[in-house]
Amino acid sequence: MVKGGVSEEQLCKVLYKAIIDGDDAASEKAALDLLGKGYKALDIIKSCMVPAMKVVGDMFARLEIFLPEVMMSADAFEACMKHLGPKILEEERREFIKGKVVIGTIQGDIHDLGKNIVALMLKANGFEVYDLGRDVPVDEFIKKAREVNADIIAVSALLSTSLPYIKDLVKLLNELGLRDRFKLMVGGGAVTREWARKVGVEGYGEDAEEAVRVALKLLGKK
Ligand code: B12
Repeated sequence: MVKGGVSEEQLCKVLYKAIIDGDDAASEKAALDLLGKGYKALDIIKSCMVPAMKVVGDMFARLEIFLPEVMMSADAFEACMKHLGPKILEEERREFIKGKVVIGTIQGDIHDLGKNIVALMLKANGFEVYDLGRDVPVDEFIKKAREVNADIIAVSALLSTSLPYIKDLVKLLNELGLRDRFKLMVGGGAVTREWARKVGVEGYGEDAEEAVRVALKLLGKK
């Protein structure tokens, strides 16, 4: 408990609730207050914000809320990331470049909050990151990876309907004779470790921290 003020735990609950409620201003304030109390940016995201988005997703699945409400929560999440993103880069900063990663959300899928955090964490850990954004066609990943001579192609997928495009990516890399040139890594709610292995993708990360560990491991294997 912080003397004379609100505890970190209470503030985390305030942030959690504000994200579920889609309240930008309250979310931003709580995130800033937590930063002010010395909480690490990544811990704020992991402990207070990601669990809130999980609840939002569950409510959406149960039809208790609809798309506009999910969008408001996503906006509140992003409002916090404006402050937390630069902090992650400061807090986790490792200066030397370990490798190049081309990252994006797969074709048909516009979810990017998680992909953005993964990109930030990779950057913070010394990777050179080329972020192609969201709804990225398979051939764009390959084009960019060739252009920058990437080590890893990292793909985010939250929509099951877009999973066939990841299979297409593996297939196209094989057809072009490039499968050994780039390591592949996937993550996001639509994919699992088992699915990745089954379709011939060597890297899977459950969250942004695992993404960094896996990227380092993949680099070691190059
Ligand atoms: C926010 C959200 C939205 C927002 C997205 C805003 C944005 N800018 O991203 C909006 C409102 C736009 C949206 C739209 C839709 N959504 Co939506 N959405 C969500 C929600 C609630 C949260 C996702 C999120 O941002 N979580 C927080 C982030 C930080 O976590 P994360 O993405 O999981 O990322 C972490 C890890 O997965 C991992 N990771 C992520 N990417 C990568 C990549 C790599 C390489 C690695 C290693 C790791 C990794 O690390 C991240 C950080 O720790 C989820 C529910 C859920 N449980 O996921 C539904 C959800 C993903 N949406 C869903 C659906 C159905 C839709 C719509 C089709 C709804 C509609 N009828 O229109 C549209 C899709 C539009 C499209 N073409 O993409 C479904 C998907 C079901 C499925 N399996 O296919 C979900 C699961 C909701 C549900 N329970 O039904 N959505």
